[in-house]
Amino acid sequence: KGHAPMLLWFTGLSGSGKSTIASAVEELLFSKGIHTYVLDGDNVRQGLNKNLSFSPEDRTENIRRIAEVANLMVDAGLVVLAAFVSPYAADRENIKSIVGEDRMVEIFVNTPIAECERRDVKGLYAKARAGEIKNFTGVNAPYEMPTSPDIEINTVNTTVTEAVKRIETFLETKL
Ligand code: GGZ
Repeated sequence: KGHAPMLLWFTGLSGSGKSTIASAVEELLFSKGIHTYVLDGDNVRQGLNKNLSFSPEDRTENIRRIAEVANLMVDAGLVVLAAFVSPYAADRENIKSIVGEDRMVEIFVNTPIAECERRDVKGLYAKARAGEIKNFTGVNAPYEMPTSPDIEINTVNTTVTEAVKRIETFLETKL
């Protein structure tokens, strides 16, 4: 129980808390002896996808490659946690067709842009507002909100611990 290989896909704005929550869930799974791997912009856009920009076409290709890699990892028996902005609904649908809907959980980290911008951990929103980054999601590029995610977390009124608990509970009922 709780060991079924699967993909946990986190979508949300830059600075919404996707990677933070994914890492915390990974820690929990690790403590249960479950083998995991976290894919995020930090390890994928530096390597596999370093030839891709943030244009709509390149984001689509970014997500497609990540889904294919995640699919292989799930085949290998891992619980994969992927944290990407993944702003386009069609791209997120494509992940389901690549990995299989039954092996994927879609988690919408729904932190309002005002809060992401207030945190601005990496100073990217300020740069985007200043016109130094074009195609910045939420500022001058779209984010299409998921309409029926498996789990939705608003980090303004939810702690990381609570978010992990919600995901844990969901996984227990699913498996
Ligand atoms: C959005 C950007 C952009 C633009 C650089 N738009 O907070 P971060 O820094 O660490 O997360 C963001 C990350 C987004 O990469 P993804 O591969 O997740 O995007 S997508 O799924 O849309 O392909 C942000 C940084 O890269 N970043 N430029 N223009 N985020």
